[in-house]
Amino acid sequence: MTRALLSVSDKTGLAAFAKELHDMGVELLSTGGTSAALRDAGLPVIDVSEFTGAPELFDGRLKTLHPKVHGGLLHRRDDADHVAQAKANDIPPIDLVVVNLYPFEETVAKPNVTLEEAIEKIDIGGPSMLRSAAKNHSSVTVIVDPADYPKVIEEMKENNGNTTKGFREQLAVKVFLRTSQYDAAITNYLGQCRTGTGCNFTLSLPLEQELRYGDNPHQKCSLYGRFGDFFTQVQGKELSYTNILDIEAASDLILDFVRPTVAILKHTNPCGVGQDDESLKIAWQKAFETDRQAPFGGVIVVNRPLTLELARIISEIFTDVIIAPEFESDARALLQKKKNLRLMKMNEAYLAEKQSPVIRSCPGGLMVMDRDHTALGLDNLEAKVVTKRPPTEAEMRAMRFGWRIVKHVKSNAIVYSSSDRTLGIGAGQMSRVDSSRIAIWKAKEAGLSLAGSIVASDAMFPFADGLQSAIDAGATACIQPGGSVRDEEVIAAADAAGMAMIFTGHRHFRH
Ligand code: 93A
Repeated sequence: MTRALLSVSDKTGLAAFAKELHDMGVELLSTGGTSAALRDAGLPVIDVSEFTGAPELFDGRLKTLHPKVHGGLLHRRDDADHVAQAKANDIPPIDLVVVNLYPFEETVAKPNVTLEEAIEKIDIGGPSMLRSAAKNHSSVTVIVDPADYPKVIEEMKENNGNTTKGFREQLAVKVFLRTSQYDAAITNYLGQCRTGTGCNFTLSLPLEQELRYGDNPHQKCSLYGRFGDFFTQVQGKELSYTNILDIEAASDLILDFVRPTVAILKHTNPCGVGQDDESLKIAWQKAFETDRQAPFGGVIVVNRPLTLELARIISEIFTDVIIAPEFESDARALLQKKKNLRLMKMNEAYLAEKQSPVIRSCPGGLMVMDRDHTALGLDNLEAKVVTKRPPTEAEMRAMRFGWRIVKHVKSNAIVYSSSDRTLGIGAGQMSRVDSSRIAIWKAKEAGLSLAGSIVASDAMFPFADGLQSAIDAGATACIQPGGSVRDEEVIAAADAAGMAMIFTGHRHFRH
């Protein structure tokens, strides 16, 4: 290593590091402020302007953007042609670049920063040198983080004044990460804060479409990514934010079922789910009978091509979105008359997409979580019975069905069901016993009996009261994760009522 170029805004650790380089015989090139700092530390420095023969211009906007700098960084050392061209043009190699950027992020974080101040802090020469050096990392060492100074010195001492290729590669990756973050900060500031366009954070996803609006008409909302690969809008009004949330919730629910199934959802919660092997119409009836009121303006999802017969019934109630793997042509022709009704075709590709992570915003950033894509704990149920009485065959089937549904209900979630239809659903309450009571009340409203039903709970019953309300309502079997400190009390309540209960060992919270 013969020559280093140092140009840093953050001068932490600079002098000590440069001294080590100097002691190892490395020539130091540097820009204005950095040169001054090095000279103050008593180190010999060559100014880049002297090296290039071009003065720093335009208040420092032009310091290092010169062929002699970038040529010194970019030419291939093992390419005779490159080396000859470098010589012919008086471009000596630069082997090490030490750059950290104008503090753009810190500047725009200050209150009352002006646009002019922010723009002056957009570094051009720094990222350019970083990228040139990182591109040519097979020969050039590049440091963007002062925390790496000691590592580089150590590496050089261990390698006879040089660095190894693997080490340079790691540093280069760090550079591209840093420059992409830097660009994202600029995009965010100029986009969101200044012009009100773009999103709060830069995603490496293309803008797909502007949505009708967000939660409310006064909230602008844009869709990014590849939603269109997974769902094709066949007809209807422009999609809104809540439509997309509902489409996701509905589709994820239906994909947990293999038999012909119809589900009706509202605000991402199922209002009813029904199954029938013979007829989608009957499956629909079972779903609809759970709750005849809530589906108004809701979302309907089916896992078979939508038939004319079902389309006829659905078209009698006001529905916002229908999702199906296919729409039979006569069903489409009928539904076309409902101009606003959105028909969404779920493409097969969504089966794979269902595995992708869930991303949620949080103050200052976002959270990326594994998707809860399979109903867990349904294997070997016979071994998971915790009560004296084992479930009957019919109860087993009903519990498998209910467990798959409760997973898609917002916590705290309680579902009463038989083996092919929901009977009462309690969603999103702050206490589990309230969710149970609501589900019971809903069943009553719908004129459905819970005698002989099963109850599914997305998480453990912390007290016996929630289970007792289910027993009192007529449920004869219960499927829940278990795991409460009061499990014994809960099991005793079940045993006292002759109820059969299964602990799946897995919970399915949904927040
Ligand atoms: O305005 S710049 O984008 N133009 C340049 O040519 C240039 N070269 C280096 N800013 C430039 N730099 C940046 O100057 C470096 O990234 C570093 O942050 C800063 C160091 O300047 P000084 O040595 O004058 O303190």
